[in-house]
Amino acid sequence: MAQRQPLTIALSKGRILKETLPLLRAAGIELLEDPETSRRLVFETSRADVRILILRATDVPPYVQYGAADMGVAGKDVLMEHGAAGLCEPLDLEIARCRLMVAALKDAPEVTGRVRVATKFVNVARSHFASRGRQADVIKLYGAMELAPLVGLADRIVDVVDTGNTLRANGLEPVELIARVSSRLVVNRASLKTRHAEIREIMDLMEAAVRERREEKA
Ligand code: PRT
Ligand code: MG
Repeated sequence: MAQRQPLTIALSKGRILKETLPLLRAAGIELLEDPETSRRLVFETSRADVRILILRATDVPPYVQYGAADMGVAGKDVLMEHGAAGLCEPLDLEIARCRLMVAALKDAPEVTGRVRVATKFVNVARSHFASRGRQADVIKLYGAMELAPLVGLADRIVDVVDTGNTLRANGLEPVELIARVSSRLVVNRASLKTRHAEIREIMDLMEAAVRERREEKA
């Protein structure tokens, strides 16, 4: 039989990566090079049949959706923004926890009429305000959302919050919770059928590692 393509797993660089590597290690998958120091985008692993792509967090869902990666790890925030087409989300990895929140200047007055919202999560923001029956003009930004209310660009921001220190340091406060966020294992729907056994094996080992981690913490 012809050699199959290696199973391809897409990981988010940045804060999710650090917490994902131990879970993969538990599944017997170790990168042969340190992603922190390497400039590579594709990494071979301790398993000849598994390779890893390291991507911008927001690029993981499209790689998995279109099957360029069979599996991936992405934050629920990024998955909510991208939508679920072509993906299934079989496992909560319980890492990189945070909250998607609406925030405003401290003690900001209620907005009557249309509210201006700055965010990189434009789809999440639109559907959140729509579900509350609020008219919102959503402005897409690519970073430093906290600045927008300070300089009058927006009344509200929608962003990911962990400790809340970044909001506080900029005179902002959270005003509404949109969703609790953690990172999820995502799998391409077609791959789940065509490479079921391989994917199932990795998923089961990662699930056991998540459970072990949870029990250690309890
Ligand atoms: O580089 P890029 O613009 O794509 O994203 P990034 O550098 O903001 O984040 P990255 O790539 O390191 O990780 C993004 C993913 O990590 C998100 O999709 C979330 O699922 C998850 N995550 C968990 C977080 C945080 N916690 C978090 N605190 N992503 C971002 N933050 C930001 C937050 O927005 C704030 O600006 O970190 C800052 C510090 O948070 P506080 O509340 O602790 O001050
Ligand atoms: Mg980053």
